[in-house]
Amino acid sequence: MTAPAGVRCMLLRGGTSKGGYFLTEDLPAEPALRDDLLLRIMGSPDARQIDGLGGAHPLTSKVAVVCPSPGPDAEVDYLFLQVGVTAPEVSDRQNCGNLLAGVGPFAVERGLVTPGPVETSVRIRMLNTGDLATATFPTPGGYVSYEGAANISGVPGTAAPVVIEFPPGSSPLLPTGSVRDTLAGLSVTCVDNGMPTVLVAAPALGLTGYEDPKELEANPALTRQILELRLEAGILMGLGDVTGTTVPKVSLLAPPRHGGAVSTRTFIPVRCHTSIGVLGAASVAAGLRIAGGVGENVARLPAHGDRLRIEHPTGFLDIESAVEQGAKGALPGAGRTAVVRTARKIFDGAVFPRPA
Ligand code: NQM
Repeated sequence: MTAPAGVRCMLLRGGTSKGGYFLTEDLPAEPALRDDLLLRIMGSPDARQIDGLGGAHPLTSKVAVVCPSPGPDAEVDYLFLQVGVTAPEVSDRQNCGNLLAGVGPFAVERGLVTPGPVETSVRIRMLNTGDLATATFPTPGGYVSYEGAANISGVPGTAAPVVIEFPPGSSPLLPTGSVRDTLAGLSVTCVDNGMPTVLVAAPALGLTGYEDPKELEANPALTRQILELRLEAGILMGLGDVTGTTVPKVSLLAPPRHGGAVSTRTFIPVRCHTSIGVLGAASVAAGLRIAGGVGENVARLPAHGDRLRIEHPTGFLDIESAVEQGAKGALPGAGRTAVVRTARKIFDGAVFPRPA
């Protein structure tokens, strides 16, 4: 009898998420075989993911698959996979800007990118959307350093900063072609600045927008309304039937309470995010700058500059986001987006999947 084979894997926290990072070559090439293996590695489907790496929440049931990029625009390609917790599903229909924070360090650790003596910038093609990002992080002496002074809300302590820059993406910022739509009886603004997101003012749903995520998740009428809203939004945003998928996200907006630009509660798509996704925040930030959008009378935008603070259940996320207003009569488009995250290597080794 031979010992069961393990699969090479690194577990990293990326921003406010956590996931398994794999080289493409370490997983089956056939998507169905790959997804079956990932479900067994993460311990899905099971609400506790007790028999695998997953942490029993969508934010800790994630996978990054990384390989050298064949094109000239990037050093590495990154495919994000959301692994269902209770459903036996693996989806590539959304991107993840939090796991993105670990991709550069992982690429250096696996020898895909030669580190600089002080810091390293890695250009990453995000295969889920085709968009690009550049991540810059410290590599003193040619080794990834995870220690540093950067603190992000939702993560205890401090760590080395990973600065992520996004050029404007390939999707239209306003995928429905309007600054406002009425969907499921609600006035909304549908935005895609890297993550399809539906913005709605919390009072339109009879909420303050400051509720605890657990309280929101325990409200079945709200869950039904959000599901209905995202189904209608999916069609109008050109995403087709989004039943059973994780996009679009729905973000409830309320006036800021702690000096930021806006307060948010974001559904991903049914569970309420304990903070906010990076690209979700990029979409909210750009959406707030759209004249006539639902954020206009809710947000308090800073008088100058691209940086704004998005409040969320466990603190805030600062993000730089520009919107190009375009010619008269034309819809606005996305400009540059930038954000600071942190990442940390938790283990590196072989993971042993549950038997098939
Ligand atoms: O929006 C959760 C997260 C995310 C996605 C989600 C993300 C992003 O916080 O860029 O990072 O929206 O499902 O990891």
